[in-house]
Amino acid sequence: MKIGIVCYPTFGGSGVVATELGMALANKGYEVHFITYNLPVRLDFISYNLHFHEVALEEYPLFQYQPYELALSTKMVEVVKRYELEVLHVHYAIPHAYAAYMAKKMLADKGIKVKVVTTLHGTDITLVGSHPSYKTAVEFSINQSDEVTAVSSSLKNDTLRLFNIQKDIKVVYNFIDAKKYEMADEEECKRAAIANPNERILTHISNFRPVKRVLDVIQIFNQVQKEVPSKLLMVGDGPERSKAEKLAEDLGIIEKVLFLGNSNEVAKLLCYSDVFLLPSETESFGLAALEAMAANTVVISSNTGGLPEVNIHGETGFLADLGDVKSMANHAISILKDEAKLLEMKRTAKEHTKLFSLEKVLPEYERIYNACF
Ligand code: GMT
Repeated sequence: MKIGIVCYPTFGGSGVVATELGMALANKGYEVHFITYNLPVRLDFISYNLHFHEVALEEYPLFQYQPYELALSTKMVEVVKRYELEVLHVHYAIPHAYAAYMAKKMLADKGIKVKVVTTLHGTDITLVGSHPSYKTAVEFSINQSDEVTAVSSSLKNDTLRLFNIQKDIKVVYNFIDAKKYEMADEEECKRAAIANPNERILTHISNFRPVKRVLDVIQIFNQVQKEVPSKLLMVGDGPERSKAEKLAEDLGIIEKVLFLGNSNEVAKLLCYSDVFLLPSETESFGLAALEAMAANTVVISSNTGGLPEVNIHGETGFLADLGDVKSMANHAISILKDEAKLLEMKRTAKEHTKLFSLEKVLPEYERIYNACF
């Protein structure tokens, strides 16, 4: 089968899932074509059956906003025609599902058929998609897709609550390729460069948008470091970064907090982490938490959205109410002080990720592609 994958090529979870899926499909023999405005950050090989097509935007002074959907749907038409693609799998509804609908219509006009699979990822529904500026177009393009998937039951329920959806939404969980989280030896996992042997390591990875509540991360760590010698790694970048740096400075803990910026080698940072903090306001799934668990890390998160489907309270980590910094800090302190419990919970967290393995999820997407015909 020949499949086009459309996604955001950035560090966000939807782009990561789309890229890992495309690479896995190509490894299995499918012909895969990425159609995006940049090379996806996690794309680590291109081969005879894995191609990248850049959506180029023509700048014109008349436009205050460049019409990306037009360029994207035009590129989709071109690639479907030239490579005879059978399926366009679009990740993140805005504007990809809408552009795919337009491409499908333009192709039908020329007697060419293509199926559209839309995967909903979270903020395309909960934060942005349901905004009155976009809602009508998002609802329409979801209903026009041949198959629709959501990355958690929570996101499926949110979609049905916020939109009038006539399509069946199938839940296909996000996944990880476990091999990428196996650290061969200490040489690869450079813990000593980050912390002293007596210190615990806490990590947060995100796009530092307000929804991630990075200031809560700093507040939680501030409580923890008073009780347990520790360091905090802040991985990623975004609008709240400078506020988080300022808060760490004001609290007098900046030398214990390392702001590392964006990284596409998260496995090498997670391999020495003890606790992963994700106190998000909402999270359809929390791919970063799953990646942390795959790297033997205990997750302490809020109990919002799809997080309870990924992080099991008292087993793989702990859940607390949104904004309950005190509970999250107390959970972190108690687990970090108890070596035996910490090791057991790390093991359980890793074991739990088998439910979200590439081997389990890939056939689910294959069934969905086949169901289109
Ligand atoms: O977390 C973000 O803001 C980025 C966003 C994205 O689309 O890249 O993440 C969403 O999709 C991820 C992959 O499915 C999920 O793991 C994240 O939970 C989800 N983010 C939110 O719902 C806030």
